[in-house]
Amino acid sequence: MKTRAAVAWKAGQPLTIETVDLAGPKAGEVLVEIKATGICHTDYYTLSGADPEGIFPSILGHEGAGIVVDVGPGVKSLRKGDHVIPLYTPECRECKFCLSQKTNLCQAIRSTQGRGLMPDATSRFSLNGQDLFHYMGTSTFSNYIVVPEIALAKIREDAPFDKVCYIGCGVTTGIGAVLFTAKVEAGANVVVFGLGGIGLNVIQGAKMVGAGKIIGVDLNPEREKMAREFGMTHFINPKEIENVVDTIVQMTDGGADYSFECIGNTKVMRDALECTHKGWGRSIIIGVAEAGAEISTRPFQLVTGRKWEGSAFGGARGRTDVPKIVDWYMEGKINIDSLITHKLKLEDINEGFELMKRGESIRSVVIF
Ligand code: NAD
Ligand code: DAO
Ligand code: ZN
Ligand code: ZN
Repeated sequence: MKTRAAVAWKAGQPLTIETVDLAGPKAGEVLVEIKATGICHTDYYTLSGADPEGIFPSILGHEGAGIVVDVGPGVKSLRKGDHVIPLYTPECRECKFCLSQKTNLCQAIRSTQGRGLMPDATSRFSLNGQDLFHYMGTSTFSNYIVVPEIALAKIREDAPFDKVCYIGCGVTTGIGAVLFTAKVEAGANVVVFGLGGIGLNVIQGAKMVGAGKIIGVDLNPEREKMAREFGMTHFINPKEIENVVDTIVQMTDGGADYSFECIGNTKVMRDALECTHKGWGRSIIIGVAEAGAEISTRPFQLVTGRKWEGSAFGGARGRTDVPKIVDWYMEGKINIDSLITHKLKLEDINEGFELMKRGESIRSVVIF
């Protein structure tokens, strides 16, 4: 079949809208009509050329929601008409990683997904006979996609696609890092570095669990207002103070219980660790730094009880946890609407990247 899609031909170049050929689902695969997709910082990171796994030409996008149109042989858990969110972190429930119950990083299709291919090591997308690569196993900048069954979360049918698509990455990454990775307890002091599409969801998660002080740190003063609406109790602009770490240590009687780095800046990652409390502070890295970047601190920071950790997709097991997060949204327990600052047509997708670069959007959502 044919599908409209935004194609990334080369790093650093705008996407172009094309009518692309899409081969149907093979065994264990599902054809999905994408109704809406968010534009995440990680799409920009890959398009910019900074992502070592970035492959071109490809169809980017990993924050979508849509409807099952067709299923390939052997698909048991989904059928035509089901509403779904594609998962860049699948959940096969059979691999060593899934069975460990210690991680959400299912490895069932990791190697082919990382090479921009479906599990049989081929692409379903092509244009004029040239294969186009998949991206993060999802490619939600295409109106129709083919995805393995294990990479789809079935969600309730009354959930609006143009809102819950954001659960496909940003919402789950932020809220999940608090609930599933850190398991922040009520009363704990939390610091969030970077108040964008991820950091605001960390704040929202911290408020949900009844955190004590929720301190936000951002260079952009425009971020303060919305962060306060989401539960931030204190704001720090690093441009306005001499030492971010000392300031936080003073504000929290010795250091934060938890910190979250939601930028991808290795210098900030160090501050995020060092502002946590001696003996028990935990710092969670969410931001993705540029290729080849390294982090550093004095080992004594760890000897004296601080822990450096990371979180991918908020530690969420997609098929299990994403439907629950959709329920939280539908029950009014989490706010997504205020974070979706712009809605765009596919033709205007490059404007979504410009809004992000200028710091004017939290989330732009493309409606098909
Ligand atoms: P964003 O651009 O919306 O937000 C980043 C924020 O950080 C902005 O408000 C910006 O003003 C602020 N900032 C930049 N430099 C700063 C500095 N030195 N000090 C303080 N604030 C600073 O980005 P986002 O969509 O929220 O994504 C954040 C990061 O999370 C990115 O690196 C993205 O790739 C990553 N990410 C990780 C996962 C995961 O599973 N681990 C998932 C999605 C995104
Ligand atoms: O190695 O098993 C693996 C997969 C790692 C995927 C990590 C995804 C989170 C970081 C990228 C940001 C996604 C938007
Ligand atoms: Zn993302
Ligand atoms: Zn698995």
